[in-house]
Amino acid sequence: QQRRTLIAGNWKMNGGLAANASLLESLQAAPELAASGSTCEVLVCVPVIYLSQCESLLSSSAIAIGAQDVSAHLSGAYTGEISSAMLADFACKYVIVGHSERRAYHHESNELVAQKALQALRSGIFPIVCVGETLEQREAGKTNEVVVTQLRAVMDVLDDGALARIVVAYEPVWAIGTGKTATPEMAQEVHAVLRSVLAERSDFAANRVRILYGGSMKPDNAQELLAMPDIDGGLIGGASLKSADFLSIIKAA
Ligand code: 3PY
Repeated sequence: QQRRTLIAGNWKMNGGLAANASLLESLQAAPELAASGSTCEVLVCVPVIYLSQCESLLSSSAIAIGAQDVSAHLSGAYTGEISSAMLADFACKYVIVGHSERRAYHHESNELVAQKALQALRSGIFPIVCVGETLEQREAGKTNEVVVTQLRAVMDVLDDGALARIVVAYEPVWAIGTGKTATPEMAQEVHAVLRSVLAERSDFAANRVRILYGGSMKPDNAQELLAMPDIDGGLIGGASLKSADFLSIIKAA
């Protein structure tokens, strides 16, 4: 398997100038980070207002920078929005699109998420496309249908070359911020379904696209999740805000 593990922190709406500086300083000084270079890629997705700060603090670092959302539009009269070209001005390499918190609180549809992914790619930024079912949907036996529909909406707007450049994150909504985690077997099952859907388009994309697990990944469950054949990394919420926790997940990768 040639996919390089991606360990991505999603800071959400947390941090501040002082807190960011101290977190990034302790991450960069850690031997775990230096040791991870050959096996995994480390990323922090930060509130957009701190991209510039993070760019300067991480300029010679092994840690990549990402954002948590992007506009679906190129430019123009969209008050409050941030375009993918603006993100690219700040060394932003990845952007999360369609996180369940945005789907829920900002009513983002599958089609909008797909347009955001497309727009990111146009600026050379890799979208991390989040998919995941609610507890109600899981209990109704609809998990696969929900996540496949979410993924297909993105696949529909991308050509084969673009598709191979996305990252997918499976984040069961019931596991986000609740402390509940999918078992490695439950997660693997969904990851395998997602990969088979990518394979309908091309084996190249299926082999290449990294599928991250997200939803309360933490030091004590990271290793067993990351050991699954179709789990290629993690999108980490709360545990990415504490350097010791984030580093031990990096070490597990
Ligand atoms: C979580 O782990 O809570 C996340 O939502 C990561 O994106």
